[in-house]
Amino acid sequence: MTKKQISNIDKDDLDLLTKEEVNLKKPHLYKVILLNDDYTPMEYVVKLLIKVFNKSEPAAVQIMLSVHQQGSGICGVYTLEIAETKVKEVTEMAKTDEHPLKCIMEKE
Ligand code: TYC
Repeated sequence: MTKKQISNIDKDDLDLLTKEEVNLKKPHLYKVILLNDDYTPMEYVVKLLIKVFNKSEPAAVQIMLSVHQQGSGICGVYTLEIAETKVKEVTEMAKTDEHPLKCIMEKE
């Protein structure tokens, strides 16, 4: 249902519509996750987190250390297209710089 159609509906009628009918659906969100490996330098991961995910240096260090210790870590949560772009940016940057760094996305 379009906004115009909704605006033409009487307020009392609108109250009777379900969320589904007025399409107030929230977009699906995706976690972008960085995976640990034994070869990518810590400093490189921190730089990448600052560049691709707009993290501050202390936040980037924290995420990098968490990935290093836990095996994986969330860099951010985004809508589909943005999450796909972030994964691509990480994958391309790591490939260019010849590091085995891997990045995946997972539906929230
Ligand atoms: N484990 C790597 C090292 O010891 C550092 C690292 C951290 C690599 C996070 C990948 O996503 C990563 N140099």
